[in-house]
Amino acid sequence: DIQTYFVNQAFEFQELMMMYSCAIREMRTKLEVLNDELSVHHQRNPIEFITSRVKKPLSIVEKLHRYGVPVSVESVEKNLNDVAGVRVICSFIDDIYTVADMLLRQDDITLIKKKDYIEHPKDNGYRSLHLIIEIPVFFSNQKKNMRVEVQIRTIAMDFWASVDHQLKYKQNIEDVENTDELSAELKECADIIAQTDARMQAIKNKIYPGNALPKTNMDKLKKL
Ligand code: 0O2
Repeated sequence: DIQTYFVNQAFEFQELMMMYSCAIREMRTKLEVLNDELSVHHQRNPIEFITSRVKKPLSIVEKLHRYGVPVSVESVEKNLNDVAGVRVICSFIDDIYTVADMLLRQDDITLIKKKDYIEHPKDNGYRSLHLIIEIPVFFSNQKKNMRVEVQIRTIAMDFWASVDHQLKYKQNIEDVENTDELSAELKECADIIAQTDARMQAIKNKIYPGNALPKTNMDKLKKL
């Protein structure tokens, strides 16, 4: 009957969300391990910070509607790639690709889809590297491959995206006057930010030419 169906669906949904949050923990650990190791070897943290979230039920239902697929627990797993989301904020553009390569070289990771919105920015100016990845998560009686969307971007790209997100979601931008002008202005900001990222990268290249390792403490010690 309907009550049993409701309780079963609610339980299955709760269980699936728990699995996505475990997948996020696994992915965060992988990224933290890489960052710790690189910081010991290169004495510099390529990752500034990591954020993560499990998509909210309302956003899940909205996206299922948008895709024109059934609204059910099975459909979430089958059709959505970004229920588990991890965002990695790097200092420089080359750090983004270093982190992505290191992650994708791990043999328990499967790349499902890659969208390079840095090489090919969206029309509105959005930039980020998106990786849809599958990782195994070990539960009490099963090993389950879980999908996680990893968005990797610079601090500057993140600044733009969060302002853009606030304008889009917190306010109904259609109600604001001169929407086209605002969009053009935002796009211009995105392009200026991209130029700044490129200049910061050029500065970094001068400090560490040929991606050379920064001087180690041993070198400094020898000079004492
Ligand atoms: P939220 O609130 O971040 O969860 P896919 O099924 O993955 O192929 P999708 O999800 O449309 O299709 O792919 P896309 O565009 O690669 O990734 C969508 C996510 O990227 C968004 O999630 C945002 O997090 C981010 N994103 C994409 N475009 C923009 C943009 O123009 N501005 C900003 N600020 N973020 C963007 P959600 O679900 O839309 O939102």
